[in-house]
Amino acid sequence: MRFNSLFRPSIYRHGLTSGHIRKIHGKSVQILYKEDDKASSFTLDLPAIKTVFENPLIQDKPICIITVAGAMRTGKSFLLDNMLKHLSSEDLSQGSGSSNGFPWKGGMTRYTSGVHLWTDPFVIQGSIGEEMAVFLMDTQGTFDHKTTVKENMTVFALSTMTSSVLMYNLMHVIREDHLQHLQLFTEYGRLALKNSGSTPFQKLQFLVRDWHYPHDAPFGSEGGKIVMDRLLNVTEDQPEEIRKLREHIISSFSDLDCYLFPYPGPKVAEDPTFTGSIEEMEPRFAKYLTDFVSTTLAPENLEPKKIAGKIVRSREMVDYFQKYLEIFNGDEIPEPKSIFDTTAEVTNMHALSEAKEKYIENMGALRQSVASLALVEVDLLTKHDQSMKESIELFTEQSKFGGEAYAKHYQEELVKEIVEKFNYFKRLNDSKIQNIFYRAKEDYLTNMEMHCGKEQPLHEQDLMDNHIKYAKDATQKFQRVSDSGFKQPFSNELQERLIREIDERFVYYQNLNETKIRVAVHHAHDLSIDNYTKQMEAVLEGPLAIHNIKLDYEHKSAKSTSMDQFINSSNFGTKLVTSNERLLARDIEDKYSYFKELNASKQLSKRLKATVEQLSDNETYKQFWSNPTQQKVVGGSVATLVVMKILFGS
Ligand SMILES: Nc1nc2c(ncn2[C@@H]2O[C@H](COP(=O)(O)OP(=O)(O)OP(=O)(O)O)[C@@H](O)[C@H]2O)c(=O)[nH]1
Ligand SMILES: [Mg+2]
Repeated sequence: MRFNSLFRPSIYRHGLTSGHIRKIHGKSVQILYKEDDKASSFTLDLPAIKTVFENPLIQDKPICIITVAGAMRTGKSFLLDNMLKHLSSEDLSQGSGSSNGFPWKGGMTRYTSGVHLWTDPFVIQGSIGEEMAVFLMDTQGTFDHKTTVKENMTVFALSTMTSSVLMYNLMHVIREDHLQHLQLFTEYGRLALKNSGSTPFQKLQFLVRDWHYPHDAPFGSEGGKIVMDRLLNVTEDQPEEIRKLREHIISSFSDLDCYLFPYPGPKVAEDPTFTGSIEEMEPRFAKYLTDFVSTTLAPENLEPKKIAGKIVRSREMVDYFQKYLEIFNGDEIPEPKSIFDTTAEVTNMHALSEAKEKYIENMGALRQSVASLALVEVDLLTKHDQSMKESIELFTEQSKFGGEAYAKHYQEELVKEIVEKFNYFKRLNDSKIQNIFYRAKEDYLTNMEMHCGKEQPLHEQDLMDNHIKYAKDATQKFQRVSDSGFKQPFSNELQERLIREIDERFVYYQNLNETKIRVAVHHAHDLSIDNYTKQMEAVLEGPLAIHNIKLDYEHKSAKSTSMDQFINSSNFGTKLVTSNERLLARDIEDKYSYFKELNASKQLSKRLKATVEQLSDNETYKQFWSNPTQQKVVGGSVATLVVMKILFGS
């Protein structure tokens, strides 16, 4: 509802009539409005502000405007209504609803639009030793999904520039994006003020409604101070963006304060029949509301509006409103949209890079040198998922400025950059895993080579034992042991490959060993035959035959030692040895047949010699037959024996 010219403002003399219960005079007039919903800018109701600020009773008095701005649907008008009641000394227990004071309403739809001013000022004996006219101003909530950036910025900046106390009303907590909005609005205001050369603004009062963390910071101004100190604390190690934002806010206002309100109870927060009566509020909320209103509005806490260091008188405000709005509606200062876009881009980019940093930090050791430990493949994936989730959470927390479209765009970019980073981490990890794989395989080969690289074959079982031992060592080397002792291969696929390649290599070692065994067995066989032959030759040395029983006894003994020698020197655990054992036994028996025949031939040669001696007087023959070497030659060759038989007959 807009002001009409029949309106006649009066004044309250606050403090001069304390204790009296009076009716509220005046009404709320909309001084800034839009001609229609489609209008691109606000219009100032000049006659209305003239009537209010040029009220003859106060027009020359210093002016103090108390404004509540901030998020929509957060009880701004309700609070102003309560201030109004307090200032007019009306009994707060009497609900006014929207009929008497500042209009406010429950529900989810935006209620206040543009800027509203209470027509009748409150005259107080100000701290400057002069009477001061105090006005209450209500504003349209910011970011209600219907309002353009320009409108939001105009309302907020105009409020900041014209108020002595700007209350920044927020729900639950003060978030980073709230500060970013504040920075943007004040920056817009600063731009408009550039020509007038006037900064900073005056008091900024953060109001946090429905504060849920009284254990961290108690309700009221005490907790508010804690929250604000924590929030605006500037340190050297803060990222530049964060630090600058805080420095900007601190330097924009000459005084900063904060107040934490408890939840007002379901009646206030949710019930459409709530009329504003104090009885229906949670007593705790009522207590803090009363405390806040009376402290804030105590004359000693109110300051006149100063612009460019000069106290502003009520009637001068008309010009300021007019001038400021002209600037906002003109093209002297950059389009709020472009300031908004730039700020949104910067804050989103900042949120993106911080979120990405967080991801990299979470991925921990991996971002360091190649020498750092590899991660098990599945652990890497889990770590990536978790880090990405946390990174996106951080981004979402910090990227409130600029709305959905910006956040969506930059979040997609963040995910893309994280995936790129992850691929790099994965490649790095994969190469570390491959190194471990090759080292594990190399260790197996080196160890097996140590045993299998010799000329001497290994016993089949020893070969198998070594293989099992070193294959186990190698697979263990390819496992990561968690703190709880749980073992996991770095990569299932590479572990399978490791086992397969080790097995293939083992088959090679087996074949090599078998070949060596074969050679060794044949060698042992030959040695044993030699051994047997030597023993038997020793037994049959000399021209004389031995008794067959003795020969058999000697054979058995020589066979036994030769067989033992064979078995001892070819203990390789293969079937080959058993079959060669049988072969050796057969060869020995063959040899024995020969020795038996030799022995028999010696018996024959004894007879032959006698015959020769009888038949021939030839000395040469005698010598020949009496020479042991010749006897051996004759006796040692079965062929000679046959020749002898033919020559001499048996
Ligand atoms: N949860 C909660 N609700 C409140 C509080 N104070 C007032 N309300 C309720 O919030 C609703 C909106 O109140 P208004 O004062 O119209 O809110 P506003 O911020 O002026 O809303 P807009 O003008 O639409 O931006 C009403 O139902 C109030 O009863 C508070 O501290 N916490
Ligand atoms: Mg409102």
